[in-house]
Amino acid sequence: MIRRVPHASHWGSYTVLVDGDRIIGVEPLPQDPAPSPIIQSVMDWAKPDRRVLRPMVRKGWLAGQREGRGSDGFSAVPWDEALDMVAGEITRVARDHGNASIFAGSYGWTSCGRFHHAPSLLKRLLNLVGGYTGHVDTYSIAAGPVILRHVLGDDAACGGYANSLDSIVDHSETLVVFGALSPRTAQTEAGGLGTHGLEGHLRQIAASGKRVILISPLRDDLPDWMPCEWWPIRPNTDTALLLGIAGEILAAGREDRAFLERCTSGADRWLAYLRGQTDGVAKTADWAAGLCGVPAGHIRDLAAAMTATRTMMTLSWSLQRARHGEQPYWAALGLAALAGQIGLPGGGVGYGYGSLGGMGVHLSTGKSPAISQGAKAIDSFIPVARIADMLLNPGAEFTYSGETRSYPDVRMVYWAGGNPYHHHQDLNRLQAAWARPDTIVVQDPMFTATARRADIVLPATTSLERNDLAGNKRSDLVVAMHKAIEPVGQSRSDFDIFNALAGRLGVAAAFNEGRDEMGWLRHIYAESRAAAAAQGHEMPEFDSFWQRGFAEVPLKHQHTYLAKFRADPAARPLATESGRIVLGSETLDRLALDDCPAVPSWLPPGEWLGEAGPDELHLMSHQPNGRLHSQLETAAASLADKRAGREQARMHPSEATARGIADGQPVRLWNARGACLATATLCDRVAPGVVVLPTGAWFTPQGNSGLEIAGNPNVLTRDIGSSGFGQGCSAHTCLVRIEPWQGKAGDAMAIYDAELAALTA
Ligand SMILES: Nc1nc2c(c(=O)[nH]1)N[C@H]1C(S)=C(S)[C@@H](COP(=O)(O)OP(=O)(O)OC[C@H]3O[C@@H](n4cnc5c(=O)[nH]c(N)nc54)[C@H](O)[C@@H]3O)O[C@H]1N2
Ligand SMILES: Nc1nc2c(c(=O)[nH]1)N[C@H]1C(S)=C(S)[C@@H](COP(=O)(O)OP(=O)(O)OC[C@H]3O[C@@H](n4cnc5c(=O)[nH]c(N)nc54)[C@H](O)[C@@H]3O)O[C@H]1N2
Ligand SMILES: [Mo]
Repeated sequence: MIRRVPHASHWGSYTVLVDGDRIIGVEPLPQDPAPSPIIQSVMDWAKPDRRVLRPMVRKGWLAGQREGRGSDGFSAVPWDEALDMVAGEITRVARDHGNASIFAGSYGWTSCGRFHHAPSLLKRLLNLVGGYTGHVDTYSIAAGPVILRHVLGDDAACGGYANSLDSIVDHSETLVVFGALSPRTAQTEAGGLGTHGLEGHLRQIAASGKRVILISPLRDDLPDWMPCEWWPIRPNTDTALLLGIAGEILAAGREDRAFLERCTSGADRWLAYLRGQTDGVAKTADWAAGLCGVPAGHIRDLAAAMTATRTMMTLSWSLQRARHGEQPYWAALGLAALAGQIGLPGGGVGYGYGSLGGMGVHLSTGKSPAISQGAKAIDSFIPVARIADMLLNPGAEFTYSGETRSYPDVRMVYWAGGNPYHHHQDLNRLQAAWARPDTIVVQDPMFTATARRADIVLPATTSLERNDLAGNKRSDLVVAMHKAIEPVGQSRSDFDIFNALAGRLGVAAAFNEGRDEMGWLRHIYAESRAAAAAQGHEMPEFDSFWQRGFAEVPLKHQHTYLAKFRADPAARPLATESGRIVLGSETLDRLALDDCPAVPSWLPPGEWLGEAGPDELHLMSHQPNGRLHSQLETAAASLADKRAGREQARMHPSEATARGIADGQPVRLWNARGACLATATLCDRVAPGVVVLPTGAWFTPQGNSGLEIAGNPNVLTRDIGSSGFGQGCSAHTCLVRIEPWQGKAGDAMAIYDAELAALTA
């Protein structure tokens, strides 16, 4: 008998076909018009390869040694002993050093299940025992939301609540895409997705015949069937382009004075900068062309179009994962204001369309399902990407969003549901930082590069091995995630692990509130159902939802961002220093940060093609097509994008020829921070000057900081905050060199597995 089991992952909703305890197939949700091929990969979770099968403790840690992480072998221990050790360390560190010395930011995408959400459960537990040091913002977006909260009053415009894509389809005449609008990234959504809608909207845009301009170093940032003008831009120079367009509008006297006066503050100061009155450099098309590589004629033409046609600008999240990533977001807002397009249907600017599948597609007005983390017990945090800075510099000061704080002295790190040896920049620097804490606990289904470098490894089940709920504010559905198979090895659900720790720490009743797994799912679903009912939207009661597998949530359509504000800014003030859109900031003026000035400004990013050596290329380490980050690296969809067992480094044929690199050849990419191998792919859809190496290959250095052989770009990227204001990650600001690789390297995945087998023998 084949069981049909409703389930979901970050890349969509599906039915798992199970024969006995064996998964034999995966079928997409029938109503999903563009299901992701990655749904097939979940079958790999059932394989024991690379799973953590038992609780493991590093031998050196048991002997009282901090050194040896990553090279020491592990001993298997019974669950009770492992849990005693973890609870003992939480108690010891809190008592001897204070709760701020426990770092439980635990950034990561974990499973899409909103109940067994490992980082949330970890925080819920620690909030009951005195708290922890957490993090703010995400690797995805930090510079962007921090500047938008300051200049717009909130970050809705980069969270999927700017103009909806259906309104762009209907009302925009000119669409300017900075970065991507790509099904590659829109496959996924944090917390799952009912239906994938980006492609449908793109087809409608293509059919509508509106003018579409793609401003990106990669032509495949829009699907190839989508007609567009492709303006390959030098990475990290969008701010110069935006300022050049603004400068031309101003020089032509076509700025919307009335909008600037009614709806913005500090505009005069920004206009003075555009005219060159503050730095002696007028921001013209010619000036911008010299920096960004887009011809001046194009820039003047777009400046004219922006005031003559209803124009929408979309900026991918990628633009702000860069040094000075605040500036393109702010400059685009300034330009949209200058053109008077903000608050009009299909006009203005929005951020992150296509970066995730629900952005601008599904705008839920309900409450998305979530487990409560409880009240924060202490106020201790770092900006998410400052992890290595924190571990290397206890007590040192940092700035964030106008505040000055200091790094805690972290003794214990607990990571559940994230993979910093995937997500962090400059992994060789992270290795040095990672050696500092007394104890590192990692809770994950997989023996990741991070788990290999932990002291205590707790095996979590994958979502297939337990019941859960998927959903988020950008999904059209709440989805039932039924258990499909029994736990692999001795793994336990995240809830069971934290509940057992709560028992040892004396807070079980407060942690579980007397509910078991299904009790919690009913409770969480009931909260979403009640919120929907309050808006007159009926969701089925739990049992019929659970049986059917999904429930529709209330959605908003044809949304025009800031329409009400535009109509009456005095009656609908924004939560900013002036109540209006801030184009010249008094707060930033007072802060006087040298990397985040008081008006949207061009600042050279430090590593970019404008200051590159003749043999350097700009590294674009964008999101992988066939997997989510490091998840399911060895499944078919991920392997399909590898060549000769390694990630592909794509570059323009002219750049390859200049370096003596042939298509399909092994290459070494390097800079002062590190080196990795990849397989070269020649491709004229990549602009000259750029090399593309996706993220997510499992970190496989030869020795602890030697040549990385799988193609993990984070041995090359730079670990520096976007600025002292946003402190976001700067993954997309990075120069590298490339050469043919003549040496032997072996099969990276087989070597990873062999090393793992030796460590856990
Ligand atoms: N160079 C470069 N680096 C980047 C980026 C970039 O553009 N360029 N992008 C950044 C961005 S935007 C992000 S969001 C990060 C992503 O970084 P991460 O979110 O850390 O990456 P994932 O591989 O998704 O890690 C999730 C981990 O959770 C585990 N997991 C899955 N299910 C469960 C579960 O049920 N329970 C538990 N306990 N664990 C589970 C997985 O096995 C995996 O190890 O990477 C960042 N890094
Ligand atoms: N399949 C898949 N989908 C994913 C993910 C995944 O791992 N796999 N990860 C998800 C996550 S966590 C996130 S945060 C989102 C991220 O979503 P994005 O940030 O939108 O994705 P990226 O792939 O980093 O970048 C998109 C494109 O931006 C362009 N770009 C980069 N820098 C610049 C620049 O300076 N200027 C211009 N004009 N263009 C630039 C690059 O050509 C790149 O292809 O993706 C999500 N979607
Ligand atoms: Mo992300």
